[in-house]
Order: sequence, then C-alpha cells, then structure tokens
Amino acid sequence: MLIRHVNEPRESEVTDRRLYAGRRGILAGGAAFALAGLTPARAAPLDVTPAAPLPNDKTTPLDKITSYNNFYEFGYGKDDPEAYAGKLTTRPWLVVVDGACQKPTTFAIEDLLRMNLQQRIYRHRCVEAWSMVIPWVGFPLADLLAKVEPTGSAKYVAFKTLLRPAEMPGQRSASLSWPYVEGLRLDEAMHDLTLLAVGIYGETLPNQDGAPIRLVTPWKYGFKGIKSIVAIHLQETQPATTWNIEAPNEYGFYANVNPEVDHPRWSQAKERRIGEFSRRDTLMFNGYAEQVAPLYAGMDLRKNF
Ligand SMILES: Nc1nc2c(c(=O)[nH]1)N[C@H]1C(S)=C(S)[C@@H](COP(=O)(O)O)O[C@H]1N2
Ligand SMILES: [Mo]
Repeated sequence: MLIRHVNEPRESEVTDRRLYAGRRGILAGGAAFALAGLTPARAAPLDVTPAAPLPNDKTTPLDKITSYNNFYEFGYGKDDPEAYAGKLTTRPWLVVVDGACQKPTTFAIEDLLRMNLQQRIYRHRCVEAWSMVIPWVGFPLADLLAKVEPTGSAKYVAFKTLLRPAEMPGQRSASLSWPYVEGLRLDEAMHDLTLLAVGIYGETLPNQDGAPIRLVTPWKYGFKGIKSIVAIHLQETQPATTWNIEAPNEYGFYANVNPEVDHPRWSQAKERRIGEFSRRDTLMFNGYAEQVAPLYAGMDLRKNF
C-alpha cells in the first residue's frame, strides 16, 4: 500500500533539498507549507547547520530512504514500515536517561529538538549488504550524556525502543524479543560520529526511519541504529542486544562494518547502493577507519564481530 502524503517530495524537490541543504532549504520548505495553507503533519522543518557532502558518494533520494526500511515493529518487509508506521504516535514522547550518572533526567522530545542540531551526511550500511547515503539531522549523543554526568562506573550505554503493541503490529508476535534493545561501549557512545538523529533532509524524521529520535553509528551495521528510543541507561556491564539475542553466531555486540569478516551466510566484501546498479566494495569501518580504528586497537575483530 502506498499513500501519498502532502510532505512527500517529488524528484525535483529532492534535488532542491540536496542543493539547498541547511537553512535555505528549510526556509523554502516552510514557505511551501505556508503557500499551500497546510501544516506539516508528519514532517516539520528543523533549524540546522549544513554539512559538507561526502566525496564520491551521492546522497540517496528521500523517497528511497523512506520506502526501503528495516523496522520489525511494523513487519519484516522493506515496505511494511512505510505502510504501517504512520499510525505511531510520537507526541508526547519522553526519553529517560539514567543509570550510572549524577543527574538522571527525563527529557521531553521538545527539549531534544532544541539541542545543537547539525546535518551529517553519513554512509548507512545494512548487514544485509545494501547501503545508502543519508543526510541526517541530529546532535552528538555525547552532548546528551554530558548533561547527566556519567559516573566512573559507566562503561556501556544501553538503549531501548518504545514497547507499544497497540501501535506496533510487529510487537504482537514474537518475531523478535520486544522491546528492541541495543548497546554501545561508553567510548563508542562518546565518539563525535555517534549521533542521536531527529531528522533527514532538514525535516523531522519520518516514522519509518525511527521517529522521533534514533541512534546513528555510521561505522557499524545498520541494526545498531536503534529507532524510536525511549530509554538510555548508563551501566557497568555489556548490555544485551536484540540481534545478538536472536542469533549470537551471526550478530555480535560490536557489529563494526568489516569487509574482511563475512556473515556466516554471506560475504560482506561488497554492497549494493540503493538506487545504483553495480555493487561497490565495502570499506573498512564503512569508510570511517581513520576516525574510529583507534577505539579497537589491539582487539581481535574476528572474535569481537
Ligand atoms: N527498533 C528498531 N530499530 C531498528 C530496527 C528495528 O527493526 N527495530 N532495524 C535496524 C536495522 S536492521 C537497520 S538496517 C536500520 C534501518 O534504518 P532505516 O530504515 O532508517 O534505513 O534500523 C535499525 N534499527
Ligand atoms: Mo540492517
């Protein structure tokens, strides 16, 4: 089922957003809504500082980013999230940040939308060997963690997705253990590349991409990017993660993109960029080795996959 929404851009508008990413694009988007006399029901413009594009990587069009998704709370199919996630209510929305910290705090989504929002164009590589390039809007997770003042015993960060089977049909069956959970080591969580994303292409996140707030760790496989987060917990021990619970021999805690370590059922050496024909080589740490390789110095990446 494909429903057209007023805020869904046509191809020409996607190009516009690419050219005018940042403040000009936002003003243009706002003006378009005003002219049409509409309030943006599902996407709202965000106040963002633009980012430099990645060399040799074209940004994936918005219609591809919002129609080819993994979000098992809404079904297994790549088109299920677009078809069913529209029913998810994302207001009011609270994110509890607690555990090993001095100032545990519950944040309303409105507060998080007032953080220092930036556009970051990142490669996005699914463990299933497809990829995209996404202009996220978000803020460093480190900025949020700083507000709660982690204590010395905080070694890991655990994340939890909303549990609401009434609005998430996938949660009415045991396709995965619900709620979806993920985790990072504290140094990974504090790394400047690690974002909490609240938007794409200068507007609030579409539900199918994890509204209203989701994790983005661009050097890791996509499944680490937990969507629709309601809880962030600082702790001393390594957290359980959904795909590791599901199939521990296939999905490890680290999940760093690594073309040299195959998935037990397929190679990870190449990937299909959504919207392109030929496959391309997968890059070590998804192309972010210079920034993140030091986090794993001395670790056996075959064992810690
Ligand atoms: N809560 C939740 N988060 C999730 C998933 C999910 O099923 N549930 N799927 C993951 C997987 S496998 C991928 S590849 C990315 C996909 O993000 P995208 O649909 O925005 O491209 O979301 C991740 N986050
Ligand atoms: Mo994935």
